[in-house]
Amino acid sequence: MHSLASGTPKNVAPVVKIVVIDTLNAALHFCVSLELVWAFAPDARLTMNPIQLFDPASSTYTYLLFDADSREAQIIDPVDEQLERDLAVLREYGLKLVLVVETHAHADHVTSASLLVEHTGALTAAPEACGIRTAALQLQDGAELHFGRQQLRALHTPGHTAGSMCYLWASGGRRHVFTGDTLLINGCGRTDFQSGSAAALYRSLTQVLWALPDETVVWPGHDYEGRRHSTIGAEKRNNPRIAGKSQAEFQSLMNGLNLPKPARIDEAVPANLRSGVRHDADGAALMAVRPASGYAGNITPQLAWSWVQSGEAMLVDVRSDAEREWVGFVPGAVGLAWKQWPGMVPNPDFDRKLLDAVPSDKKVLMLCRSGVRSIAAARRGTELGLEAYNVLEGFEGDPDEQAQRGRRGGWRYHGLPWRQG
Ligand SMILES: N[C@@H](CCC(=O)N[C@@H](CS)C(=O)NCC(=O)O)C(=O)O
Ligand SMILES: [Fe+2]
Repeated sequence: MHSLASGTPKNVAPVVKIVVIDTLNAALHFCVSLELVWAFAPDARLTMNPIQLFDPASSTYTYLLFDADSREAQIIDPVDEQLERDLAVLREYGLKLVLVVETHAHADHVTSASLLVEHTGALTAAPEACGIRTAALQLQDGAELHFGRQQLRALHTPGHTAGSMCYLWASGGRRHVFTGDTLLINGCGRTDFQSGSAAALYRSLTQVLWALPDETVVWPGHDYEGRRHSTIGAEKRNNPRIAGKSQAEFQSLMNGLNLPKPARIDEAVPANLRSGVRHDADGAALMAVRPASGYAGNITPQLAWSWVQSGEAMLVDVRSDAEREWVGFVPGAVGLAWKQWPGMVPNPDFDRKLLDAVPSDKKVLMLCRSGVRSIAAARRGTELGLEAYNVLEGFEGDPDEQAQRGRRGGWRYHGLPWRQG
């Protein structure tokens, strides 16, 4: 569990405390619930800005900024694994997300930009020089990003990456700068990969960011020690990487850091260059055989149908005769029950009928109701010397929350051919 409050450093106290309960499903890494605790008057949420959110796995800060009148909002550097949390915050605050903005193509986590676009209809924006071709708005230095009567201004600050940008925002009588990985609290982004340059970063820090008024609030892209914000003045004076250093000293410090590369860089950078669109979004995974033990593999209903159409495989429907009759059947499939209704007793003729039905040069694809019986049937087919596969999801898929089948995957759900009666 982690808690985050938001507000400027001068706030008397965090007006609203957001407690995010991460009930991590180990396999899916989903943040499933969000609880908002009002420390003061509920109305306080209408003025709290920016909202600072944290992803503990990558120590990434995400910022949600909004215009209090129109409720239009922008989000900076959202993280894919926090999608549900971010959508819940948008709903809770009654915000309409209009823009998803990146400071750069991240190397340590995957952006949720494309997912947020799907859920909210927002546009994506990214620095042009980052090469994120999927972003709707390609930003150049000085670009203005509007939400309601508010605006962010893009500052090109190359160094951590060649395209990196910071975003300036004036709100509540203060200036704020969202620095991504260009400037961190008591630190700065590394410059040893992804078109990084210590010389460029020195110029961005000393000539672009240090030119901002000292009291400008610094909102970093990460913090690995729980610090939430700083100011330009404090960083100018105290940041050990750069304060009082010449360009040569800074470059030699940066070039000697020898940091291990981010654990997820190989996955994250290609995904982030496409706004976080999954690398298998072209459907490659749909048409790939997934490994299994005791039979040739697991396949999707879509791959099964394409193999049936090309003539390389025979589909064997191992549901009971009653299921095929009442629920529906696939034209051309061999009906051969693994177990028979009533009582679901094993079919004593299964082996013989299977060998009669399937030519030895064809693959055999086992289909049942939800993809469980068909595993046993695929194993048996393999023992009998056939190249046998299990069709995932079965004819009807798994039951949904109302115990209804047919709405959560399955042959019928995917629109593949079937008949009834
Ligand atoms: N241990 C982290 C490393 C994260 C990392 O290298 N972060 C980059 C930003 S993408 C950085 O510049 N860090 C600055 C620093 O560590 O000083 C991981 O594996 O993800
Ligand atoms: Fe980064």
